[in-house]
Amino acid sequence: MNDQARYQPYAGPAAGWGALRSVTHHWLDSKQPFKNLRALLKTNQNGGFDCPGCAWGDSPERHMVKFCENGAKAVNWEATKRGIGRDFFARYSVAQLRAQSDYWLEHQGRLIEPLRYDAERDRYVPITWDAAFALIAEVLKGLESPDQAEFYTSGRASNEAAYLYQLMVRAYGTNNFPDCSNMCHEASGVALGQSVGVGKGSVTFSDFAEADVILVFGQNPGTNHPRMLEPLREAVERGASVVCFNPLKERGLERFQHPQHALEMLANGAKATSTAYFRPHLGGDMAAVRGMAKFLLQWEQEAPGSVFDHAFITEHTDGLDSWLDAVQRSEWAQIEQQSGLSRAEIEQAARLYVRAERVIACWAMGITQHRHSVATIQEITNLMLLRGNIGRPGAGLCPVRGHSNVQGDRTMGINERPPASLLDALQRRYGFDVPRAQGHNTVEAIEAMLAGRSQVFIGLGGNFAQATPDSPRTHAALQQCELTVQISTKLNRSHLMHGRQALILPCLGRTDIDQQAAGPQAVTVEDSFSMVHASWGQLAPLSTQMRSEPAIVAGIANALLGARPVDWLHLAEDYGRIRELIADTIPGFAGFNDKLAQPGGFYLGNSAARRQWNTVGGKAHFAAHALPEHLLPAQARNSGETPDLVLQTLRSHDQYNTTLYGLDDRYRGVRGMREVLFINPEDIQRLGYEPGQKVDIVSLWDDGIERKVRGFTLLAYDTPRGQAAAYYPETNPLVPLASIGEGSHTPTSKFVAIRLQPASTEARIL
Ligand SMILES: Nc1nc2c(c(=O)[nH]1)N[C@H]1C(S)=C(S)[C@@H](COP(=O)(O)OP(=O)(O)OC[C@H]3O[C@@H](n4cnc5c(=O)[nH]c(N)nc54)[C@H](O)[C@@H]3O)O[C@H]1N2
Ligand SMILES: Nc1nc2c(c(=O)[nH]1)N[C@H]1C(S)=C(S)[C@@H](COP(=O)(O)OP(=O)(O)OC[C@H]3O[C@@H](n4cnc5c(=O)[nH]c(N)nc54)[C@H](O)[C@@H]3O)O[C@H]1N2
Ligand SMILES: [Mo]
Repeated sequence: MNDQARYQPYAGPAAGWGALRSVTHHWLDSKQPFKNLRALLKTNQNGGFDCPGCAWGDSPERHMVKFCENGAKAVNWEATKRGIGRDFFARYSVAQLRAQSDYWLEHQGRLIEPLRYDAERDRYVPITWDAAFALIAEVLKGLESPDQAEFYTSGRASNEAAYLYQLMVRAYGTNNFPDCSNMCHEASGVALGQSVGVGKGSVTFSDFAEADVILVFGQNPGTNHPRMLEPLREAVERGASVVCFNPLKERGLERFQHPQHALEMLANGAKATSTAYFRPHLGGDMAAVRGMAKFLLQWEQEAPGSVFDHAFITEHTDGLDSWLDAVQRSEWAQIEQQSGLSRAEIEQAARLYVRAERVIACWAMGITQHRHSVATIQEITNLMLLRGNIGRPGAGLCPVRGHSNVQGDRTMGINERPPASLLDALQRRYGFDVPRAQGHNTVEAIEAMLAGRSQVFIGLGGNFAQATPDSPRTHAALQQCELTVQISTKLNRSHLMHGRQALILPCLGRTDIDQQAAGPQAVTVEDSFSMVHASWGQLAPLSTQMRSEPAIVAGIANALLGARPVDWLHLAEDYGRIRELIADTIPGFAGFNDKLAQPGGFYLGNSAARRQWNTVGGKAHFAAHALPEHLLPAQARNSGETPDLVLQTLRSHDQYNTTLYGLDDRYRGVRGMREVLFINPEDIQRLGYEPGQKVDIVSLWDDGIERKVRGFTLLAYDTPRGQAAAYYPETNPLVPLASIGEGSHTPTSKFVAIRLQPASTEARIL
């Protein structure tokens, strides 16, 4: 905590003047404000670059300014004039760098030349690109089996980079593709795949303008998808209902001031973004939706034909009866206790839902990072199916994705459990025996490295050491490797928790001009609405020693496999050649290069939106799950202690995942500190503490390992009793590696049973 640390509730609306002030600060900090302003005006425009922030789609309207405060932060963070190379790494040993904060590490600037770890000097030293590629190839070829290597992907990788990467890895011989999606929307993919036959959202941007009700579950768009606030506010303005489910009262879901409406800014007005706000307990959404379904069933029984869409149900679905059975069997006492909502509140939510002709359901990490996430998303889907709210205008499912191309990476085949259709297509096109066995997801990769079963880790972007759960174990897992390779834009802890041998390979980002033999190249990305479009870098790179991600992957592949099954280096000269291969093998991409010429890109389509159900039974499926008997997992119940609180780990306003832009969280009133625990004032009293007091936090699990973080300041906050919150990644050491979602394997970052202990050092800030 620094001297500036302060905690005071924030009175302003989301966006507005506060956002403008913050953007200006980050502009100046980039050290090249004017260049970046020019670049920013190209964000999400035709001929410009795709915002490296979130995966929210763009309004098809032309000539609009299409970036938000946090997009501007992401751009300025990437497009900084500061660069670090051999001089920087000669100055600091890895041990010294480890002592620095995550914020400090990334703030040093862009990585500008390839580096190799020199164990004798405990320093990173320069290496040529060719030597780096040769080292990787040598170590990979020396493994007993290709399954001893892990190939991680973070969701910023372009379609072109991701496609080449998966082709290289499969040609090498494994499906070990842990990726950020495993920690993110995996449950959405699994749940929707089973229920409606496609693991993606069924709505597009224009549906938001037609919806009568927009349900927003477990999401904080004011910080994480600011461009989503606009359609929410427009919906409220035209009389539609935006119905939020969130234990925290998130500012962006309450009020929004449009930074691009001069009059509203000058008058300092703000518009409401929601019409109803329900505050369930952590993990309580499945029970809440079950309760809504119980009311719908009751009203349908009272007036048959008035509630359910029988025509849709008969033609398009199966499984209704067994689900309704489960609904009937669920007791109100359990529903109220688990959801944390009263029966009256649930009735109100059900009435809002049932009155609407067209409903969109949105959700993000508050739903996906729980043990029962798959069942919860299927329950939401069931609710939508009951009234035919899928596959017609203004209605549908909308898992709001995180990283700007996380959805595209999956489409390109970054998938540790690849569908046979993908593998068949690859085998047909390239003529090699594609590996068929399932690979490792993120948690399995950590377990394999920890057990010594995996020896090599390669990261195409991201910050594996900090993004993953159970940090000390993940760090040990990486450090046990023979070789770790990070393809990155900025220095982070994953470079410091390295294997016996280690490489840092500096790459171009979205904003950088990508010059190859055939001229400047565009890459492509897919947003949450399955829109694919091109992204053109705008700024000259800081150094000639950085390479593009496709060029780096091609370099590794060429050293590892030679020109087999494709001429990698030739492909990297002109990304149009990679797109031709994508067109040949990935459904929906025929004529890829031609389609890209369309302004705004092209729509990949979605089978569920067309009411085609690629499920086992050929119909949309009502999945029938009993409500969980306990939300608290058995391992926490068996730990021998009762939890004081349940903890969710979430993002502040000044961060992008493990990248910290600053230490403030404006909408929650926090300045200059991150090691804080948001807790209900009554819980502070019940547990015998005082606001502002520092505590250590311990998580409960029955494996005998102590998981603890120290010195967190208690902030009295408007959160339901028993439900606390703290920032990720500082609290990742508390999330047990084995605490994962059923069917998704996603770490349960939004549900950790904890106990508090007085901190060894007493310090007060309030
Ligand atoms: N600026 C910025 N933008 C980002 C990111 C970023 O870090 N910074 N990250 C990107 C990525 S990768 C992702 S995945 C998305 C994340 O976007 P979000 O999902 O909005 O991210 P979180 O901060 O994890 O917020 C989770 C929200 O869910 C609520 N919540 C937690 N548990 C529950 C629950 O059990 N039930 C309900 N109903 N609500 C709950 C929390 O109170 C919080 O409001 O954002 C993307 N965009
Ligand atoms: N406790 C807890 N843990 C979580 C979450 C949570 O809510 N709580 N959320 C989870 C979620 S939703 C996600 S998506 C993951 C995120 O996990 P990751 O995607 O692995 O993490 P990021 O922090 O996004 O990665 C940041 C790093 O990416 C590199 N980078 C940035 N841009 C580029 C680029 O264009 N190319 C390349 N090659 N590298 C680049 C930079 O070096 C930067 O340091 O974390 C997960 N972990
Ligand atoms: Mo994410």
